[in-house]
Amino acid sequence: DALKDATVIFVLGGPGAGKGTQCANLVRDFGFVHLSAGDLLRAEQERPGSEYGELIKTYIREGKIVPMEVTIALLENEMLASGQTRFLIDGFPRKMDQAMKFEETVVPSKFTLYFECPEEVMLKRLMKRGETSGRADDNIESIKKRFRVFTQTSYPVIEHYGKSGKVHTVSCVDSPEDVYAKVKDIFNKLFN
Ligand code: UP5
Ligand code: MG
Repeated sequence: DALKDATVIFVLGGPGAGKGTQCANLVRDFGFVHLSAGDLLRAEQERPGSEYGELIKTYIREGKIVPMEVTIALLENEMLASGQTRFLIDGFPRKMDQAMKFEETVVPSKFTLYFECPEEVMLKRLMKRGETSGRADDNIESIKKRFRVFTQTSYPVIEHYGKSGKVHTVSCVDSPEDVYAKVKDIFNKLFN
């Protein structure tokens, strides 16, 4: 079992909080492999011959959570293919049963990095990004659905890990640099 000693950190937070932005910094400074579940699903959607293309497209536009079998298989494949042992899993797990299944069948997480951000801030960021991103879910209707799913279904995952003291919470409202200063502090204490 190649992944049994892997270090996995879940990077969670609402849509547009800044998960991807901060993960890029951590890759540069701490040598983690960054796996965005959303990016992997979008790539799978585009892959010629994928049997899940249509399903993924519909789920993402509606802000719904793709069945976990698909996402977990994509994540595990990438983890194995990387040949590495330190991973930032960005935007996953989004539902309690996904968290359980991943920790049972792939590897338990070390902790969760939670990016806290008010909806109005995230809305502004996503609408701005939507001007150029080409993402099918960066429009007001999809964004509202993503917010609802985050609050109702994904936030309970963070609460769950919080109960066992496994969450580091960082406010994401300041500039990317200021947010990263706080993130870096946490990682310096744990990984240096
Ligand atoms: N930005 C970032 N930080 C900033 C800051 N501090 N100040 C000012 N601006 C800041 O950032 C978003 C935008 O804000 C960017 O323009 C950035 O420059 C700016 P980003 O770093 O991209 O934020 P992130 O949290 O990564 O936002 P993202 O939109 O990727 O989050 P989502 O969680 O909504 O998207 P994800 O790709 O993870 O999932 C998309 C969909 O895929 C889901 O809705 C779901 O349908 C599906 N999905 C699943 O079904 N299962 C999964 O496991 C994962 C996804
Ligand atoms: Mg992202």
